[in-house]
Amino acid sequence: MGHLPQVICLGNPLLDIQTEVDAAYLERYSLKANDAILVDANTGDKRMKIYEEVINKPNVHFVAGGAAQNTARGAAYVLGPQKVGYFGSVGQDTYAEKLLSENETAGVVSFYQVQNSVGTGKCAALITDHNRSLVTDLGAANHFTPDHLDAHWDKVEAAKLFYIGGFHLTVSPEAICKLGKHAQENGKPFILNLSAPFIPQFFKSALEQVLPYTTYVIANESEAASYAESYSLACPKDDLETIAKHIVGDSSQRTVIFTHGLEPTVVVSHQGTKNIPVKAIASEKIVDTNGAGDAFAGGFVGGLAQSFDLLKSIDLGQWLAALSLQEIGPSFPKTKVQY
Ligand code: 26A
Repeated sequence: MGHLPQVICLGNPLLDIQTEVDAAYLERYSLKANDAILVDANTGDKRMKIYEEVINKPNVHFVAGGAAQNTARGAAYVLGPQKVGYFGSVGQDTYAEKLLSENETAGVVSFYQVQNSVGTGKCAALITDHNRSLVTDLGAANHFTPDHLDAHWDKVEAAKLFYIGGFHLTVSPEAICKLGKHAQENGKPFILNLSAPFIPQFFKSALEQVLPYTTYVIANESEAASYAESYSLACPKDDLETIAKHIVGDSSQRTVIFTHGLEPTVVVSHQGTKNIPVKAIASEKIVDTNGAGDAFAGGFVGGLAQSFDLLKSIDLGQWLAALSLQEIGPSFPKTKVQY
């Protein structure tokens, strides 16, 4: 079974519609400069207008997105073709075709569940300086069902590690738990990214269902702060070590990795805490920050899949994040750069 992927990722496939906006535009829709939110097409949310407005801008870019799908392409960038598989749900439209072809180009094997009456999800990526505000209409991604995993269980069994976008906690905690249970029973690494502050805040019980299966939890400082708030932790919201210890709990298997922009990455497990400096790139080399965290996760996962140790996997993550920061959106260089 040499050609089944080693890494399986699960998430929400989205097409990113990316453009630069000004602060007034963000304010008009009460958006923060750096955040990720959901809009609901069915409730007459006025923020649905953003998509039309962005599509009609002269400087718009259509790029493959979806946080875990970005990570899958990142892992494939370091592992090579056919080593990474991705599960998610799409519609039958040009957006899905674009995502499928981007995955193919990246070497990711797509195991899409296809909906015939809902369009592929989209994310307006609104850039101001080095910030990105992500406004998502999940569309078909919201209709992923666990039975799609059953239909591809041979891939699940063949995989040696799993990566889950925390964003998927809003869609199918059941599907995540299904993979988690398999990973746990077979001693395979199970990696969860918290993805956005609203996940620990509003999807706490789904998160609690999934956390027991995790062997690695990846998050950034704002997701850590939101977690601390959600659990009413007494520590300051930027005390990343204490927050990470809470997530590790009494597990001897779990490692928590908090990225913190240019500040050192904080790594906590029952073995202790490490602070790992990042290799900053010059500010003027940054094109945009959309997908940088996903790229970090992609390098990290790609490292683990090659049996690199923890620190080397984190280093690979930081290296890949630096490459993605220099591309438009959650993308990687067209020509392969060697680590
Ligand atoms: C459920 N939500 C809100 C989302 C997302 C999402 N991916 C999955 N689910 N909201 C934004 N993204 C993706 O995050 C990437 C940057 O980290 C965007 O598509 C973007 O590519």
